[in-house]
Amino acid sequence: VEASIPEPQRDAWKKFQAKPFVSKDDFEKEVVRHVETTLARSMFNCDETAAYAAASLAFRDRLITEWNRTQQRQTFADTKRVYYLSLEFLMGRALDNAMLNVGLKNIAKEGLSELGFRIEDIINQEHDAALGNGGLGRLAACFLDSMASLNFPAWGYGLRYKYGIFKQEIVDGYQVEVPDYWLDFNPWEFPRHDIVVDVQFYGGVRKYQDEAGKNVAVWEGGEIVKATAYDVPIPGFNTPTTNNMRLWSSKAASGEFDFQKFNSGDYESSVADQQRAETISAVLYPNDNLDRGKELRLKQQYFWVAASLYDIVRRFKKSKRAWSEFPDQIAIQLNDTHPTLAIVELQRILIDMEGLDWDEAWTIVTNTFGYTNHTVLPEALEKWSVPLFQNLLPRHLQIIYDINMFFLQSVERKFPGDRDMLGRVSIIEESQPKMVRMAFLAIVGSHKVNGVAELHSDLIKTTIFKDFVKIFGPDKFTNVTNGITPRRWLHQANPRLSELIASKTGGLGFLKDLNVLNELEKFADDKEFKKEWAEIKYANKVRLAKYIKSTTGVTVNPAALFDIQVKRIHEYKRQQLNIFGVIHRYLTIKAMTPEERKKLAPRVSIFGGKAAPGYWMAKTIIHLINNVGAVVNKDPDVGDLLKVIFLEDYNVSKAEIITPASDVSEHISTAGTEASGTSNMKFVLNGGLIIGTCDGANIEITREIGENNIFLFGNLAEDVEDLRHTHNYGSHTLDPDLVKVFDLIKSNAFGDAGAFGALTGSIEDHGDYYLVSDDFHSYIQTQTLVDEAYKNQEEWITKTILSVARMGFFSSDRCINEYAEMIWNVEPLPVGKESGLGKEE
Ligand code: GPK
Repeated sequence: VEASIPEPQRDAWKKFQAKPFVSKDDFEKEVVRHVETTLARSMFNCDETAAYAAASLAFRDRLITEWNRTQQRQTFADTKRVYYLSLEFLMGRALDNAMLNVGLKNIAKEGLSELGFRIEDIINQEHDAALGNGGLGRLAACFLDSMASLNFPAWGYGLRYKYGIFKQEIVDGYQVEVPDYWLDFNPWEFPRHDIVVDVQFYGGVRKYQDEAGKNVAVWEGGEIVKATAYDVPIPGFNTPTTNNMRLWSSKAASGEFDFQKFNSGDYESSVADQQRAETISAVLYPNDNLDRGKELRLKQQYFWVAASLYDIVRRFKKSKRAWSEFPDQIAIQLNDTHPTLAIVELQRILIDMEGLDWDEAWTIVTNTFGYTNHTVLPEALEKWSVPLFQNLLPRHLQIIYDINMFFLQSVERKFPGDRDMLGRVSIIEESQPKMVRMAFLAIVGSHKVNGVAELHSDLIKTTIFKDFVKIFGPDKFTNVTNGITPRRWLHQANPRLSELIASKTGGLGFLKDLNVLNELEKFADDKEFKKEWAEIKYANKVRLAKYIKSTTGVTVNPAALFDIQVKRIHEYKRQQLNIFGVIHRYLTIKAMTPEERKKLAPRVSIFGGKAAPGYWMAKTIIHLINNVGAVVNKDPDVGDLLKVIFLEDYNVSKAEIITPASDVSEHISTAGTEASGTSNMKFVLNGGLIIGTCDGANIEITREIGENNIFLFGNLAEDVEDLRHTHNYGSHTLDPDLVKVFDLIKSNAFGDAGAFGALTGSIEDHGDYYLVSDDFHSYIQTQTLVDEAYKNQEEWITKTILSVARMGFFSSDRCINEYAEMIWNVEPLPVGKESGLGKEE
């Protein structure tokens, strides 16, 4: 059906087309209109929730107007598009970001104030969009911001979970999970009830030869689930480009099948079918760096991949181009192995549905996909059992076997007789049951594979993917060091610092070209500047101190050194090393004379982060931190010298308060385990120093900011394997200071020591896999250096200014430009003068 307005009527249309507001009065008019009509309230019945809703709807209308124009522009230009497939998008709040990106926050602030509201209170009404676990999901969100800000024609594709990552409550020191139902009121999504895709599961495959003698495979039977699209506008910063994030929601196919059941009186089971289908997009799996191999998770993956590919292919087919041009028009990036089925699905569409030859199809597939690896941890590498696959996706399993066969044949030709090699690289692991190795499939089906920091990209080439480098050559493997968006992580989270930087560098240009920060170097010794700089840090610490007081009841001194570790709780990230260090500090303070105590820099140790619900050791670490806090915080010998805080329910909006308030933050993973880390970048960009191991992006941060401006400690990645070997087969004596810490824990100083037996035991008796004891001395020493350095505030401030000045490299804009050039081969679509943007700086 032709849906466009006929040519002669288009003038009338254009005359009445929505025009985005630019003035305060127009904004207020929109807010009042939405309160009175959309929300059916009045000025006598308008609380902060209603004001939030109305302000968001006003901005949403504005975004959707630009969204429409952007989509039209991109369709007409018909240039290559990027599709970023990610099972997680950890977006956080949208209103503040929208106001800042379109440059109308000041107008909104004044407008809301005239209507009787404080903008901060309104912003705080919003529920985080928390469709992700941690770094991987937040990276995807930063990428969307950068792709829009750089005017790339790019879409994100994900799942519209009804429940995002759980909310964490701390009850008696333990983590308790509470469901995060976030869709009560979400003005940022547009349901597209007209965009619905059928997704098939189960059934069987019928094979036959057609009249021309061609082998045909038909996947038939099974069940159909419907995928409905929900679109979320992604505004670029200071550009009209507004891209799309499309999230899929599952629903039962209410076709004849249901009707039959219904009519035959089987009402209950037809409702049950509905519920079962809706389960697919119901909940985000709460594991970070861990694969559990659950059937529902595989269902989620295929559901999302099938709907997204159908959508992408449908859009391509409208252009009437030859299939061979597919990779010239489309780049698909796989965010980890979660969307790897897309490779198989595209091959299936091309050979089974579109009738292409295998080879022709496979060339298209491999030229289309790129794969990003985010971890080397063995427990995080996805594997699916063959029987499970066979049942759920029988045709896909056949195609995987064929991909594997052709791949192994090519390996055999290159390395004749090397049977070990064939076993090692096979996509099918010959275990009981057999398993599909998703990372290997992703490598074979992509034209580029990248790691997320230099060390990590080197490690994947020399360890887990070593054989594949031999097979495909080194050029297939590359590095794109992660980045973060300076819009959210500087401008939005730290408005005063952003303003100060703008005042010294000629406006907000640095937010689009972060290397402009370099100009700050000349102020590193400027007295006036340093004073303002320090005042801003102090104000951010006061803000966090108030937050700590209101949420935990503990009073902390904003003049103390704020030492922060916020991230998912994981043994490899070593929050246990941090808390053992805190206990060591406690012992040291207790043993000091009052005179000695006076010389010590007061410190606040702040922790935050969620443990996966089934990860006992991580939950034990949270418990220990809370119990240590309960003892230390009320010990009169200690007073202000040490406070230990665990912040409940760490998430993106809380990170925006926490990140600007650090003096030091901790990034202390066992060397070689943290692929990149991204909060390390956020903290340094906000004028905090870091204490870290030689791991992930810490290494490149050091290279950029200079080794005098970072506190590095601990063993190197290259030595980890030998150390582990010694623990297991040699003599393993613990660090004597760590032994004292363990003795204190065992004396029940922090509650029943039985609760922490598994934690201390993993280090004492079970090989200390994460090298806590090996790194303990170096860690404690380095913390002493931090204490000393902090006493010299003049030098400290200079270090932080120099560091910020040198952080330009870590913008996700740099990162996206590298993907675009090295992997996607796409170019931005420049925007003309049709912008209706606000002109705020
Ligand atoms: C990596 F494998 C995974 C995962 O399941 N979840 C996740 O958040 C992280 N990651 C890495 O742990 C970080 O080092 C990295 O910075 C981040 O992905 C983004 O690349």
